[in-house]
Amino acid sequence: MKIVVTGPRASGKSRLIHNITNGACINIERGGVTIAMDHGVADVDGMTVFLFGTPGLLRFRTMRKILSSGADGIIFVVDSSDAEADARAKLFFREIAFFLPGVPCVVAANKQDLENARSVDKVRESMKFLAGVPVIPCSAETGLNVDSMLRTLLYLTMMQWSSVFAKFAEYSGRSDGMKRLMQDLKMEREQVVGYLRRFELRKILDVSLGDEQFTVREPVKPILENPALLIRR
Ligand SMILES: Nc1nc2c(ncn2[C@@H]2O[C@H](COP(=O)(O)OP(=O)(O)OP(=O)(O)O)[C@@H](O)[C@H]2O)c(=O)[nH]1
Ligand SMILES: [Mg+2]
Repeated sequence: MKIVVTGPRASGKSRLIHNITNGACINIERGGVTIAMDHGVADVDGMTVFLFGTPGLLRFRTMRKILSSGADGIIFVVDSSDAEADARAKLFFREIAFFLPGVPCVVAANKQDLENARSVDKVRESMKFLAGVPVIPCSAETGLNVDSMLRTLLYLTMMQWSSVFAKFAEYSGRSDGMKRLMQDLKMEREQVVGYLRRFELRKILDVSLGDEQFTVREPVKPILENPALLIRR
C-alpha cells in the first residue's frame, strides 16, 4: 500500500516515518527541515507499506501533490503540544482533501510524550475540521500508539477496497482470472489491467498479463481475506 504522511511543518512527519521503519528510511532535508520528501518501507503482517513523507513548508505544495498521487491512505500529523500550529494544520488538511478526495485518513495527534500535549478531545475541539476522522494520540518519539495508528489506517484502506480485494482472493491463480474480474466488477479490460497493475506495484498481487492471470501474494493472503486481523491484537 502507498501511504502519504502529511501535515504542517515540524508536526513530526519525518520522525514518525523514522519510527515506523526503525530508521531504515531516507529524508531529504536541510537543517532538520524536509525539503523534498521522506521515504521508507515497512512490513505489517506481510503487507508492504510504502511511506511517503511530505515537506511541511507551505511553498512545497507541488512536491506534496506529486507525493500524494495515487496514495491509498493518509496519515495526517498534527502537533498536540502546539495550538498555534492548528490554523496551519487546517490549510494542510484542506489541501490533502483536495489532492486525495475520499481516501481513508487517520490523524496522528503527535508529541503526546510532551507535558503540554493536549488530549484528543482538546485537539478535536480546537480543530473542528477533523470531525469524522479517527484521531489517535501518539508519539513519534516514544512510539506510543504508532503501530495501532498505522494498523487502523491500513484496515480502513483494506475496507475501502474490500469488494475488489474479495474478487482478487476469489480468482487468484485461476486461468480465467482476468475475465472473471471484468465480469464481476463490470469493467473493461483496460480498467481491470489498471487495477492489477496498481496492486502489483503495491506488492499485493503477482500479475501475468500474457496468461490473463494474477495471484495474490502468499504473505498478504490472510489479511486480504480477513482485514480485521490487522487490528485484532
Ligand atoms: N517530544 C517529541 N518530539 C517530537 C515528536 N515528533 C517529532 N518531534 C520533534 O519535532 C521536531 C520536528 O520533527 P520532524 O519529524 O522533523 O517534523 P516534520 O513534520 O517532518 O517537519 P517538516 O519536514 O519540516 O515539515 C523535531 O525536533 C523532532 O525531534 C514527538 O512525538 N515527541
Ligand atoms: Mg519532515
